[in-house]
Amino acid sequence: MRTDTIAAIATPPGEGGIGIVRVSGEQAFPIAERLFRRRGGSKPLQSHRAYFGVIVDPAAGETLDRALLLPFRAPRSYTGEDVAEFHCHGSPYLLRRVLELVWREGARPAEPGEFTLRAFLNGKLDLAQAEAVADLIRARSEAQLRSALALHEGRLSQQVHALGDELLRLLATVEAHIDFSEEIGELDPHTLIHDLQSLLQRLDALLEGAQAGRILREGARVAIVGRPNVGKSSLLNALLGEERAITTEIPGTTRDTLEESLIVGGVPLVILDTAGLRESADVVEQMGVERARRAAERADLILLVYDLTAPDWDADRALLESLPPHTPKLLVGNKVDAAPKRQQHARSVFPNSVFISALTGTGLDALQEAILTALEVQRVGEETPTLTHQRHIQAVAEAKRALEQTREALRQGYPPDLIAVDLRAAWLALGAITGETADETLVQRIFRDFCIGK
Ligand SMILES: Nc1nc2c(ncn2[C@@H]2O[C@H](COP(=O)(O)OP(=O)(O)O)[C@@H](O)[C@H]2O)c(=O)[nH]1
Ligand SMILES: [Mg+2]
Repeated sequence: MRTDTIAAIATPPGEGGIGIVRVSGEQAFPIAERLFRRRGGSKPLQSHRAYFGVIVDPAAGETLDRALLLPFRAPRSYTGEDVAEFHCHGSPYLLRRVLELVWREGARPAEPGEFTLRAFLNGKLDLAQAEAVADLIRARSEAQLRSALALHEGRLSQQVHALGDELLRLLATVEAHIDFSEEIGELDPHTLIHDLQSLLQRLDALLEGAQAGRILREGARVAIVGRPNVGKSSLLNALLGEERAITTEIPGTTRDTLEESLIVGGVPLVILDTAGLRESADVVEQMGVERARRAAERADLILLVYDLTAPDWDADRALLESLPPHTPKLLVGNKVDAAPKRQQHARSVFPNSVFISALTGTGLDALQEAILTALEVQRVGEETPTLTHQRHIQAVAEAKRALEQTREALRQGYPPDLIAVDLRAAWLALGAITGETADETLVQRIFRDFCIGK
């Protein structure tokens, strides 16, 4: 366990009403005593109080700022160590000066996420809750905020703990049969299989909302594809409510994939406008087409746009068939303003079409609704899914695989030591979520994504 003292500016760069320098570690209080002059300064600092005073450079005898000092005594602090927070005026220059003073007095620069890492190492929060801290900071929508809070409050962790306890109980039973099979008789596979079934059901219930959960957190990637000139770029602009992509009547204008974020019904979307999909002799356009295909492959949802004023049903059908088969798709008949009568025929070719005009805005609300439905996130308001991180989803899926293997091994009548191996694998997989069974590399990778000062 590291006990050196770390310090960083905890507020974002730039001018602000206040700026905070955070110090954590054994030297936090002594450093604060040396740098902060307050009334009644001969009495020791009390935890969880706000002191008003001045920050001074003791070497130069110079006053830097009138500020607040908030001391938090271990273990009742964010990191679980002694923490001192200097709440200064929000000048980047001033904060830098204060930070350098703190360093000079014996702290060292904190690494990204190091305050939260220490909180994790001191048992103030588990790994999933630490990840939720980063989610909270990055939340840009109601749904993201709500799922980050639920994760931070430990909703997933509690379920993982309950499942882990149950797994350990089963493991103990199985292991008893390895060591004392003579005393306690043969392992009864039926009870064990029964217990496994109920565990598997609980894992399935978690996985059910996982896709929607991941999309809520990361944002859904929605690729707009279609032949040239059908109005893909116009649709992007219409969804954004501004001119972001260049639109022209000349086919092949969009040659690269354009990415724009927006929030629809509380759900963050990343919309990708792509080059028109067609055979082209132009090398640059060919590259654009290639990128469009790749964008479609990585998308959570594909909007296939076709042109009601200039239909080419065979080409559009062929295009539809060339798209990744397992990705959900929406068929969008555009330019309904210029060819309203074609809707009927279009419906006979592509029955589930949404008809819009990217020019006038007709049908855009219905399209947004259809997008949320296709992504299966339309019920965001009611309940937030528990699994929102790809890492957690993978861990649960891995635990599920291991339990299915355990069940199979039991059915085959394998000996208890082999059963125990599979059960243990499931427990290890689940424990990585909360960090109980996470190795150092994983922990490091997670905290590397944090910002400095958090
Ligand atoms: N009448 C009409 N014209 C449209 C509509 N959407 C796009 N256009 C026109 O169709 C042409 C091609 O649009 P663009 O967005 O560049 O198509 P892209 O090649 O698929 O990106 C432009 O001249 C647009 O003004 C629409 O809803 N109605
Ligand atoms: Mg375009």
